[in-house]
Amino acid sequence: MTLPDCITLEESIPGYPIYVINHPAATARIAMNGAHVMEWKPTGQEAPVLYMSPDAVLAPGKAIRGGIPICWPWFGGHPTDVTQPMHGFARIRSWELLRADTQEGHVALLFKLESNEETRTLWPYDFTCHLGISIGASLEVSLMTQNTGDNAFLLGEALHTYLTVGDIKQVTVKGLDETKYLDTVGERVVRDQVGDIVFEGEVDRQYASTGGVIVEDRALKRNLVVNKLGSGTTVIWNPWIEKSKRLADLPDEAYHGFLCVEAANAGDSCVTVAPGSQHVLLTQVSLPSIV
Ligand code: TA6
Repeated sequence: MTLPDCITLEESIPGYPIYVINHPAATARIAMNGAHVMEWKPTGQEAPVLYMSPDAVLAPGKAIRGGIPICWPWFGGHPTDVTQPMHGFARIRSWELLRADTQEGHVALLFKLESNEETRTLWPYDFTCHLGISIGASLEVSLMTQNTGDNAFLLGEALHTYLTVGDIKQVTVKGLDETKYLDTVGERVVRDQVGDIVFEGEVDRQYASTGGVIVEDRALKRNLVVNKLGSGTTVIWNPWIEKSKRLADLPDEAYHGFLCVEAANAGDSCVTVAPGSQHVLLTQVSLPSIV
């Protein structure tokens, strides 16, 4: 397939192709492994918008710490089998690039992953997934799941977006006030969000929300707007000190510089996809011009 001039295929890591995008509106990198948007930096921004750990492991079959991991077809641990990979298998399988186009102001790419004998041993259903990515002054990622088999399946999923911030202690997440959330730090308990979200320790919360949020970053003097579609759960995560130390692919002090805002379907918002039906999960990250 011929690539537009603004996209090159980098294979500096043998067997690990990465698409490098240099477009007037933004730069980005996308790994074939997991159709993983690793980096995105709109033109004019000093700091990248997506966070990538400097210790991320770039190897086939390995999850990447940063960017936008695709958690699919389950979120978190496998519902019944602890030997299965965390957050499903889509993020650790090689996807196929079907198309890449430059359009006014952005680049559009379409990746595909479909069921086969291997995936059926992990998850006994037939599917075709398409991931649409639009990269420009904003970023849209759309995960389309088609049930191509004869049996309905229950789908858990997330676009697990890592966002760069200047200092997590100077970040406020707006838009989830008075929303119920499952707090998974320590004992799992349902709580009500009171006011904006601030970060004074580990935060790992699944909010029952279909709407977007605003990440106010006072250190970098920018707001990130995260909108979504087809998602009943918004996951907010920062590992803080102790969990950062336990993650081998994350520097101990890295928690200061990122948070995750994830468009998800987990728990009660998991989606039943009937045979022949499809489901779309979309996330959009943008930066309003004036803060
Ligand atoms: O973001 C929510 C979460 O489930 C956290 O509990 C944490 O485990 C994070 O995902 C990262 O998971 P990973 O498997 O990528 O290390």
